Amino acid sequence: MNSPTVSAAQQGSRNQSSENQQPAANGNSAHNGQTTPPKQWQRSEIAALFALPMNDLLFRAQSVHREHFNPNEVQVSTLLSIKTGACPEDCKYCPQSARYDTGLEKEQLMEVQKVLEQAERALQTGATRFCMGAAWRDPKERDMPKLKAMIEGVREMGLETCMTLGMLSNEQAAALAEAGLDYYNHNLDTSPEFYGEIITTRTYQDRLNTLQSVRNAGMKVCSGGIVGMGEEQKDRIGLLQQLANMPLPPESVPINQLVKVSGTPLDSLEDLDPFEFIRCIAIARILMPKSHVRLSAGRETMSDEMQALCFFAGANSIFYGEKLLTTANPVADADQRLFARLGIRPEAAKPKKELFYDAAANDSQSAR
Ligand code: SAM
Ligand code: DTB
Ligand code: SF4
Repeated sequence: MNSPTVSAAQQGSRNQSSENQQPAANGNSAHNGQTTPPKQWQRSEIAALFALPMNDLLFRAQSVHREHFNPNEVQVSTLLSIKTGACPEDCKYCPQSARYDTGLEKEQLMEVQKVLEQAERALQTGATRFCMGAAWRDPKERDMPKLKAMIEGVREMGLETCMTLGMLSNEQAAALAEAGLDYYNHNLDTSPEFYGEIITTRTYQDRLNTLQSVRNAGMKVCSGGIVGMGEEQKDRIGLLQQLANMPLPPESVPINQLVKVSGTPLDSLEDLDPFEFIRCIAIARILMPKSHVRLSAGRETMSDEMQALCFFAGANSIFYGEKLLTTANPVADADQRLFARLGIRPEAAKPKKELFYDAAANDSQSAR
């Protein structure tokens, strides 16, 4: 169903855009017509970053971070599961796959009004982006009117909108963009080599194609992965390389630590060394200097000290609110206390501009 076919190798000729639209330090810009190709990272270079002494790596990541962002600001998004469980896919990490008995209560696509009530709550607690997730392989035509109404309603409140609904065709991506969807989340999850160990019902190329459809429609891309799924460091390197070497790296890069949910095939894996997780954040920051790197799933089991180190390593976005999609997240109070202790402020919402949508401009630029 995904029409464009873009291989990882083909994606390599355009410049990186910035979520906050700053010009690149080297003068590269996706807007100025100059075509200096962005750096293409070799795996050996990324491996060398992983091999750095921790202090050197953190110093470098924090230095890069300061060139592009206020180091004391963190963007906050709230997640809502708008359709829960009974998913036909077999992602081994996921509590929502119909193939694993995780005791999850299934829910059909929520009513628009209910979603808007939750968005209002998120707004009141300080979120600036509202991310709606559905346990689908892909959205169906019959779902589109409701999805569009959700996007329009949430955007009307002044929140940025994000959805994660599975695979998208060019046409579906264009329809969501037209309704005002700012971001689409679709994770690569891991390296191309390890991917088949985790998911068999859709391919890596399917994921790249969906990301290309999102770009074609002019939306911003949110794409990252999960670490701690039993992969090796070379797979974490492979994941980060794929993300960083995209023609336009994702504006938002969620780095999830596996949430081990009882009943899933990965529920009893050993924990990843926390320092290895922090290294992934730092290296994502260095490879994608202008992207927001999100300290994503897994914060519930992280100490405040570990989260502080992740922020120092360059993470500047979190999911905020007591629930991710189906699993627990730190309560808002705890995050507010942590922010206060660290002197971190939530990043202000981007001023709401008129929706500009031009499907023909496959340069992926939308002015919002
Ligand atoms: N069904 C859609 C899809 O897979 O594209 C959207 C929802 S899916 C739950 C979104 C992402 O959540 C997955 O791609 C995965 O990266 C992340 N995720 C799911 N379960 C997770 C877990 N147990 N731990 C960490 N991340 C998880
Ligand atoms: C992402 O990278 N992480 C979020 C969001 N994108 C959709 C999802 C995390 C899900 C964790 C398991 C759950 O709560 O069901
Ligand atoms: Fe379904 Fe998404 Fe979970 Fe995979 S990650 S099983 S596609 S909800």
